Amino acid sequence: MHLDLYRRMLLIRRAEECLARLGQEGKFPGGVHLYIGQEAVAVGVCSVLSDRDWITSTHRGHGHFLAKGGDLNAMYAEIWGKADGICRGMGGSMHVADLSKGILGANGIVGGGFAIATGAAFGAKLRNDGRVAVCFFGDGAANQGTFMETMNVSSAWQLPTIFLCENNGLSEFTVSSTVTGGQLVDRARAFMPTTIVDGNDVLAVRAAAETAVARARAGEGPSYIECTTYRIRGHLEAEDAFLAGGKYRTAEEVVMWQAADRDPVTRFEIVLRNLGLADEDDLASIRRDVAAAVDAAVAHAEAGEPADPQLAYSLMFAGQEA
Ligand SMILES: Cc1ncc(C[n+]2csc(CCOP(=O)(O)OP(=O)(O)O)c2C)c(N)n1
Repeated sequence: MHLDLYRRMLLIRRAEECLARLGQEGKFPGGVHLYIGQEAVAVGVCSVLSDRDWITSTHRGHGHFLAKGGDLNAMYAEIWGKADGICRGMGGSMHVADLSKGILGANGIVGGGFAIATGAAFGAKLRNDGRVAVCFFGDGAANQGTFMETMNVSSAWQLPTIFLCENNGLSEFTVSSTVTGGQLVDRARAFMPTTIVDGNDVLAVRAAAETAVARARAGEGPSYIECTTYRIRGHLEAEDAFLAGGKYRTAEEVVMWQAADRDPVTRFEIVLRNLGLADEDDLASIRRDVAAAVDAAVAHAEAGEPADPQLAYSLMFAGQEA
């Protein structure tokens, strides 16, 4: 279990570092919002879910997709706009989805996942099928009205919804505390049990998710988990082009969150060594496997056939098929 958590976090980290690099080289179209620094959240939560459970994601969705078992080759092909992408090359980075894995999709609408996850949870309740729905969202999204509306209905109807706030303290180019009244957790406390955990500690996240999932599966209703974390990269790659020299955080702050005892990946390596669960050879072997998987995914994406733009017209509505 522990090594699998590590492998998944490292896969997200390396896959995104590669996107950062190749994006700068103009190897794929469009921008990407990277999840680097927040890997422990998606991996800790998804480690207690099955393919039958649902997740909704955000504009920063690659980590959720990979943590929930989404295929790296298919995700890269999607980002490269290729016909064999997970959404046939029609969605790109901000719409990676795979219903067979319970991934209801990344979403360019901030807060767009609240109602989708709550709807999925309502469906699970009506069918009594034991599934849960986890809604990943950022602290910025918590200022959308649907946050309150969906917590209300999830609480009133005791739905198996898990509200999973990734509090990285930033909303685009704004420090969230400058536009947010009170504490987010107090909003949720009115409706359901709440907990705040260190979102850079994968085992702590996993434990909190385990409790919430057990409660949801037992029909006891929704939970709110707030994971304190930090995004290392910009809001999106090449954000400097938008900022025109403006700054919303200091370089020191970023460096502080990259320290070995804070970064979720290096920190977990230390835990694995201290617990005697992995030595340097084990970690090196996982690093090699992950690097090979990323290289293979790049080769796969580059070799794929470009998607046919005409397809966009025939995939617009449910029931249409090209
Ligand atoms: C409805 C809507 N409003 C505004 C935006 C522009 N926007 C994109 S990301 C973002 C901030 C999101 O912050 P947060 O939810 O904390 O997520 P993070 O980027 O920190 O992961 C905003 C305002 C949008 N995409 N959708």
